[in-house]
Amino acid sequence: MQRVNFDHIAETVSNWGRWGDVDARGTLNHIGPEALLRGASCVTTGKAFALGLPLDQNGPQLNGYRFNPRLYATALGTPLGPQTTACYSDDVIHMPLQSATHWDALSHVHYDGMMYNGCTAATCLNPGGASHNGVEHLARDGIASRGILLDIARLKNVDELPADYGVTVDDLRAACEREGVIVEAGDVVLVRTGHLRSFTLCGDRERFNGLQAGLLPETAEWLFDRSVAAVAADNLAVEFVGPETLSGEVALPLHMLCIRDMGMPLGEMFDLEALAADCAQDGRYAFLLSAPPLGVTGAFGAPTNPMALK
Ligand code: UVW
Repeated sequence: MQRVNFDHIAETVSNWGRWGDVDARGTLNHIGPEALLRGASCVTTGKAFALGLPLDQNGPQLNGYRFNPRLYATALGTPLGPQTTACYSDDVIHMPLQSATHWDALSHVHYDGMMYNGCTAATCLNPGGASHNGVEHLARDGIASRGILLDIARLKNVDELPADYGVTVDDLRAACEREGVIVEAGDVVLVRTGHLRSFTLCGDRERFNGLQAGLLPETAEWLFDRSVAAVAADNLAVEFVGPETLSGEVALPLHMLCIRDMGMPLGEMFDLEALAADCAQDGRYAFLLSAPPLGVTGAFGAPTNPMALK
């Protein structure tokens, strides 16, 4: 994306200083008791949907610098004492925190040397983690609010949007209208592109990790105007990944606008298939969403197993 176009949006959506100089929760500050109660009021049928991918070696990664999780037993049927038949097992996991369903923390990306809320990247980013904007700030009060599924694949009558499709503001508006939902302050928006099917149904990791449909940078303004608390999707990066997404003057522009300027966490690789099928069946696209990341101090992101409750 060209810098001149980007800067205009960045200025419009900036939340720096809005919740104080040391704030590290960003747009999650939009979630108050009202938003949570609005979510809770959507729970009427007792249906629960887990939106997290399994954490194992068969995950979506191509096993480069991000690899699939590996589990090792550190105790295996170890007796608890010399005279007892009672035993225990323990384990350890080795995984990149971004390898499966996860939230990006507000320290995950930056540009011009600055992170969200004016933190200087050079001093805040350390090999042992971030001294500011770490994921623990997203974990501490959790991420629980009303969730709204905007099923763009269904809107377009396809199982999966074509790889070259950028989701527009008009698409978001049209999905709201079609689904009969009004996005309100503090809601968490889940966008379905259908792209995760390339991995979960087709097992095609190359395609899943390749160019793909997602939100265009302009949608940052739509999210900002509605005081959305966070946005997640069923693709790799929430945003549209085209041939120029990394080679333009601003790489990953939606990441930069949401995370660095707005202070909005991005949720990636959310498995929305079963939830979407249910929403299509009962016509209710709003639910209680509880999706806290693991509270790893200083981490740039962390896994989550989000639950949508209807
Ligand atoms: C990068 O690839 C930098 O980020 P993400 O995994 O959040 O898309």
